[in-house]
Amino acid sequence: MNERRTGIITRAQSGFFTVQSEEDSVVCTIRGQLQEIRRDTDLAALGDRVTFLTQADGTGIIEAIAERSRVLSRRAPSGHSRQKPKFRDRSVEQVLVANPDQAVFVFSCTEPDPNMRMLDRCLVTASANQIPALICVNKIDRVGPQETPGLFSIYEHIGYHVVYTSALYGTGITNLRTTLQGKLSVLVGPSGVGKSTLLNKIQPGLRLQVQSVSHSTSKGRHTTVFPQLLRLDGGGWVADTPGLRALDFFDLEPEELDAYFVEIAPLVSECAFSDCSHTHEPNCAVRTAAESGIIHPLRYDSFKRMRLGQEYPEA
Ligand SMILES: Nc1nc2c(ncn2[C@@H]2O[C@H](COP(=O)(O)OP(=O)(O)OP(=O)(O)O)[C@@H](O)[C@H]2O)c(=O)[nH]1
Ligand SMILES: [Mg+2]
Ligand SMILES: [Zn+2]
Repeated sequence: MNERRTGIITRAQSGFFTVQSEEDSVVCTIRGQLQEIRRDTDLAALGDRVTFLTQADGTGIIEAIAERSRVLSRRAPSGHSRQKPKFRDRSVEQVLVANPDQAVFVFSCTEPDPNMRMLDRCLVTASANQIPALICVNKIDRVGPQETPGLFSIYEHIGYHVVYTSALYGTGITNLRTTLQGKLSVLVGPSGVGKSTLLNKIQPGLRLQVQSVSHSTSKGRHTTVFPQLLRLDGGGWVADTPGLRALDFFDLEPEELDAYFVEIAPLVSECAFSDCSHTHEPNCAVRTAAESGIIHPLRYDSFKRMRLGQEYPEA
């Protein structure tokens, strides 16, 4: 009766994990001893590959969690319930998804307006974790071709792949579907940008809940409440996640930041001081490039704010 199987975690909720195996999907808990091994990160998360033992009642017990190739994570927002009291003062990693092949950062042209600082934080997080990133700009039906999309051309210039979509009219959907094929991807972005709507368009059978038009003016409402990993018909997996309010870095020192801005990293060796912060020092190659427009002012401003630990507006 008790069978050992392997699978991938598709849902993680209050200590219960849905695991999709070859045969079916089984709700599992985690074996006690495992709880001891990972203390400053989520023990198990969406995308984790696990081995579990089936029980007579149809549930399962996770016995082993495979080593993660990489994670898309952030510092757990304060008040995160997983924290045990004795770790309250330590920063804890919240894993958005384990083992992603790529991250798709979704923003909309309007409603909500794009938050470029948030996008830059997303890109730094991906880069620091060696996760290939692409940008999806949704709701292009809401603006003229010269308006907001132009803002995202900054990112095309520095080498990011930007996909322009309208989930409403189906523009760019084939392109996005092809990009997701055969990979484990995660859609991340502020609430209301259309992540779930895009996925429904890519695969109508998913039937994900999306924000109804009558609620579209109410701020702060999150339609997707729990993240889940979905299997794509053509092969691959994609995680739909709840809207992101903030993205605090986990385990990232300010001194490392220059390495995660693709257009800044190559200039660092030309600065006069080896410990240059690129904010005020003389003979700084980064500042010179920003002043002459080689680095876009918005990107340099983002860098400086992150480097100096300044607050950024919440999405
Ligand atoms: N005009 C227009 N509206 C869109 C488009 N895509 C989504 N919407 C609308 O935007 C609203 C929010 O869409 P959702 O898919 O629920 O957004 P979400 O990013 O999943 O939001 P959370 O689950 O809260 O994170 C819905 O009312 C959609 O109908 C689009 O391309 N154009
Ligand atoms: Mg959603
Ligand atoms: Zn410098």
